[in-house]
Amino acid sequence: MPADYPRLARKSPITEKAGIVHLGLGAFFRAHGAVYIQEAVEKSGGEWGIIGVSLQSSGMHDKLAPQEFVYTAQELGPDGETLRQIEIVQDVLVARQEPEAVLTAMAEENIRIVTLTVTEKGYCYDPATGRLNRQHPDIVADLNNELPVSAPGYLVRALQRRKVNGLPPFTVLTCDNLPDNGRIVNGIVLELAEAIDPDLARWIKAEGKFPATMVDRIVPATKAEDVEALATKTGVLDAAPVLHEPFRQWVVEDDFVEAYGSNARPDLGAVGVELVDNVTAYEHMKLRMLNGTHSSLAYLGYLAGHETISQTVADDVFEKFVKQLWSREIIPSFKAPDGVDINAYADALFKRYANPAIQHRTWQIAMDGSQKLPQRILGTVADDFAKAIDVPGLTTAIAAWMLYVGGTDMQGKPIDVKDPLADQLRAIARAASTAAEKVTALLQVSQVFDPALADKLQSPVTKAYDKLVNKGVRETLKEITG
Ligand code: CS2
Repeated sequence: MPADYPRLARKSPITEKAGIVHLGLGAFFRAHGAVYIQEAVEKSGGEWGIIGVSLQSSGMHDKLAPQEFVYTAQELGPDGETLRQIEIVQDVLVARQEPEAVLTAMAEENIRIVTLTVTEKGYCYDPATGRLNRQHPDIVADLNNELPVSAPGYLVRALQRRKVNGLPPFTVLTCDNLPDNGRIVNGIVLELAEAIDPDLARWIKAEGKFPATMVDRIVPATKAEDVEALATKTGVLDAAPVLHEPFRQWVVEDDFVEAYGSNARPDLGAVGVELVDNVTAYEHMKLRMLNGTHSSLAYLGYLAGHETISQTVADDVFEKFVKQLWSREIIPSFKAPDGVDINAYADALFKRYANPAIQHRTWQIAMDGSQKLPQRILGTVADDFAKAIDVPGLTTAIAAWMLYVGGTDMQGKPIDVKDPLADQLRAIARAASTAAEKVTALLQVSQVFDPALADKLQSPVTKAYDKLVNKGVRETLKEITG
């Protein structure tokens, strides 16, 4: 880290008191929700400071504490950048080190919202069914101990404290890319609460609120070189800047805990957050159009030797491929939200992917595919099958995921697969000797594939897998796009 620069420091307190605890303080929330919330407070006031929580590691705390928890949001457009200091985060707690402090913060009277970006796997659920995974080691631990380790555990135990103290619950505002995210998290929390204390579950059911949200902004992981380049530019060291694209969108169901009246949330509507009755149509659009193609490009792009999404879509075969995915396979699968021009949305997405200032690694997006595939790709495929729409592109993306999780690329080079099921998936892929056996075995992973859909995928995915192996990625995509 560059040493000779003075450290970034707080300019002015935006708000004295915290109103939000955020679980999972990664780059995405710091570049998205936190920026919106800061703007809402700047515009309309309110005690909405944020206490960030890292569930596992102390890395974020250690970077932010010496700079009073402020950081730079570096917006990277195709034609230049802007820098902005974000001051809404007031503290960062590390749950593994101080679980009691986290619960105390979440049970504090002024905390009216708990936001979350803990990634798909952080919910300890089964992506194929949307239900709590009772066998997950963190859930097993949380069923037996009062100090939790999982995100659902923290929500349940903190709500329990509020109930005991006679306080209303906080609104649980999930900002992760799960389908129907509010409903899923509500179900997970109720299931865990029911197992711990049925009275608590009844109270959460009656008083709790879990609005669904659609969140969108492309935020690649910050690299050491980014930290250095920023310090050289500004003459000040920020150990944890976030880099993001100009585009942003946040659609939120306006359904917050009633007991707080007009104090239930920051004035999000004043800063461009779309407050709606039901977010489902937006969620479908975003998860299928953006994340579905992101994951497809990530596996296929990685296997074709492309390091980032912008490099991948600069390859003309991939440009054609992704445009065809949108027009023939994804757009016909769902109903766009009223008033949205879905073709214009696809055009805008392509421009966002092509932004050369954003270095979003295919390897980063390829992470945790077992948790991402169902809502990003498999739902689309199931809906297309029901409408007799051909899905050569998406089945090729599924085959590419299968190749990828095998842990070796087509040139025989090892792949660093990051996935909670990585060991299981690699073992399955390696035990099979033919493409058909491999595909069959992987389709049986029930956390990912619904059995009825798996049957229908068997033949097209095997064909796609064979083609990828025998002809390579670019030739396979050329055939699909004609
Ligand atoms: C990406 C997302 O890493 C991934 O899996 O697809 O983080 C994506 O960049 C965001 O959802 C964009 O809003």
